[in-house]
Amino acid sequence: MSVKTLGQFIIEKQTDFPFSKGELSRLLADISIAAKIVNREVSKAGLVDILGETGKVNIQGERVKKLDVFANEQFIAAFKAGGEVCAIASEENDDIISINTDISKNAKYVIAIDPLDGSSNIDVNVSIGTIFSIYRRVSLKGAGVLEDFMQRGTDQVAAGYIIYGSSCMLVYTTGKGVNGFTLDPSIGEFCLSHPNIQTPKKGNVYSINEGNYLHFPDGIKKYLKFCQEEDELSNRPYSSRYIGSGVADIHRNLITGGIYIYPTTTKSPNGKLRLLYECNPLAFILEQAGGKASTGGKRIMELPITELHQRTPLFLGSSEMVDVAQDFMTKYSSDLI
Ligand code: P6P
Repeated sequence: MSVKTLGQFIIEKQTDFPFSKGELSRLLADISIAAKIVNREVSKAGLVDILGETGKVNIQGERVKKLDVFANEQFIAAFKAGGEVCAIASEENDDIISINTDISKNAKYVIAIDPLDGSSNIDVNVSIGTIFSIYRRVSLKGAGVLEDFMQRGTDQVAAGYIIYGSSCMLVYTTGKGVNGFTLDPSIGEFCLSHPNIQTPKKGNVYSINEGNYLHFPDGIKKYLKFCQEEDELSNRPYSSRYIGSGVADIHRNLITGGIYIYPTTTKSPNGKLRLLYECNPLAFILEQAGGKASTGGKRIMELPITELHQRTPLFLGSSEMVDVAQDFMTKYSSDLI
């Protein structure tokens, strides 16, 4: 089978955007360069002094790992060098990073990124990931501003993730389907390996941190019992699979079918995951693959966003499974968001 690299694919698909002069294509290429560098460090993390913590705590109140900082720096450097964005929002930065350089003065896009999601798994060799979301700027010129990021998920131009696992994969959409590329280290290129990904309408995997059971809404508690019931016709009980790295859990469920849920809990009344650089891009991917993404009540991509690090509950995956889980929330939980 002939190999099609990410670069060749992007150029081929550029005709999907008749008015594009290649800026988005170059931005996607910038992402792939940073991803290869991060993958190189992740794949040898145990051998170099890049494990462990920096001793700092980020705006999320999470301890910052050295590889978090490295990944954040690599993506920011790639975007600044590429000149295709006028601002960056990152999980690792309290505020946006506005860019106003000679090469970025005509930049049309802004990018939101979770540079290394699941970083608590870094030191124990479990798959981790990067998540990105791209918007057209709404400000007119110069450095990007906060308002450029206060856009609904439906306004995303492109979104995707990189998973640093048994292989390194880049999965993205520009609104015309979802395609997956696997890094071939022997040639240093992402090669098309999963064309036009469609997620099954239902699966038999549910992904949720059941350690929070006592803090879940009643609708979730009832749904979990539904998943665990014996019912041959509907292939239950389902299997519980939860890695603790959202990108890894969600990528598996995208391919095999399944549902990932991070609901509100009494400890996280707005949910844990962030709307801008986790839930919206993942929702774009799943919807483009025929899946669904909701808060348990509302469509994720239609949520208004007012804060950079705004959180939301997330029900994500096979459409029929999200519908059933949502029905349990409607029937048993009054505190729907
Ligand atoms: P918990 C990682 O921090 C993350 O944002 C997701 O990738 C992951 O699914 C979830 O949080 C894990 O959270 O509370 O179950 O450890």
